[in-house]
Amino acid sequence: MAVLSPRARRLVTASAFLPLVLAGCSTPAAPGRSADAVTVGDQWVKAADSGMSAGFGELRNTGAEAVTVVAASSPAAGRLELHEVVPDAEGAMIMRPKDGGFTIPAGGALTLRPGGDHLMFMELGAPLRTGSTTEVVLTFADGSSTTFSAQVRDFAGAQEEYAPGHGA
Ligand SMILES: [Cu+2]
Repeated sequence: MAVLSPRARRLVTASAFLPLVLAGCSTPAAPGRSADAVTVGDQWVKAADSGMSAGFGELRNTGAEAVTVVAASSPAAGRLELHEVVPDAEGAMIMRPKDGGFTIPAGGALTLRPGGDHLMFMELGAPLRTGSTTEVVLTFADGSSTTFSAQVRDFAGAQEEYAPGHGA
């Protein structure tokens, strides 16, 4: 057959690209890829004596692909969770772990703020004193991570009730 139908030509083209796609999938992601694309600004943590607190800031994605924060940690807290704030069945605002983590669109930003998505500090090992700083590590879906330091500030809000167990 000298002339391929348009459909056959598309199939030939698709199979010609297939090996490249497979090679791309089997190559490990470059280390630090998501972490290199993300910048953190205006970061702060609410002062607290014990128990729980929350961290906020703006996560900006300078890359061409969406990135997702899947975990976080801090030496100040036994556990750090990625929380969202949503209305419960009665309309009261509650916070809970966010399914799938924090996704930051390509070229976009995600603002962590009181009453919205935030980093939940749990099991504080020591009081978070106003004016001090604490380190936070964000881990991305590709395994890369970024560390930033956040100032501790007085803040009276962010008192949403915690509804644990969501998404478990
Ligand atoms: Cu929370």
